[in-house]
Amino acid sequence: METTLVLVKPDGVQRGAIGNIISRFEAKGLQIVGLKLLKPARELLEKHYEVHKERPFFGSLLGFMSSGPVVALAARGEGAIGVVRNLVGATNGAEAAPGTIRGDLGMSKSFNLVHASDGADTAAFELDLWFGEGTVDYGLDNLRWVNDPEA
Ligand code: 3AN
Repeated sequence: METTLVLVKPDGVQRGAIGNIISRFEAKGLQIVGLKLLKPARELLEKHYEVHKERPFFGSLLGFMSSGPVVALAARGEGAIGVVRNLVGATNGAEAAPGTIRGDLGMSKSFNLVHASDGADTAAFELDLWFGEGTVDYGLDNLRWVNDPEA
C-alpha cells in the first residue's frame, strides 16, 4: 500500500473543481485518508517547493499557490503514487492527455489544477509536511472489490 499527497491548487478551488477532482480518485478505487481546505503559509510552500527554488518560476509559483485556499488530500492504494500521477497527467494542461485531470480541465503549465507527489521519498516528505498530524486510518469495505487478492 502506498499513500500519496494531492493538492487541489487555488485555480482548481476557484473554478469549482474540488468535487470533480476528488471524485476521480474515489472512482478509481483510491481511499481518501486525509482531507482539508487551508490557506497555506508561505513557509509551508517554500518547504514543499524547495526542489524548485532555483527555477525561474519559483517566485510566481509561490505567489500563485498562496493566492487562495487549496485542498490537501492523502490518497491510499496499491501503487497509489504512480496511479495518481497518471490520473493527474502531464504538467502542461494544453498537452496533457484527455481523460487526465489536467488534460480535461487545464490549458496552462502553471495553473494546472493539482499537485501530486512524484515518488516514494517525496510522498513521505510531503505527507509529513501537510498531514503532520497523521492520516485517518479506517476500513473501507468497497476496497475488497478494487484489488483482486489472488491476482
Ligand atoms: P508536476 O506538477 O507535473 O510534477 P513539476 O514538478 O515539474 O510539475 O513542477 C512543479 C510545479 O511548478 C508545476 N505543477 C507547475 O505548477 C509549476 N511549473 C512547472 N513548470 C513551469 C513553468 N515552465 N512555468 C511556470 N510554472 C511551472
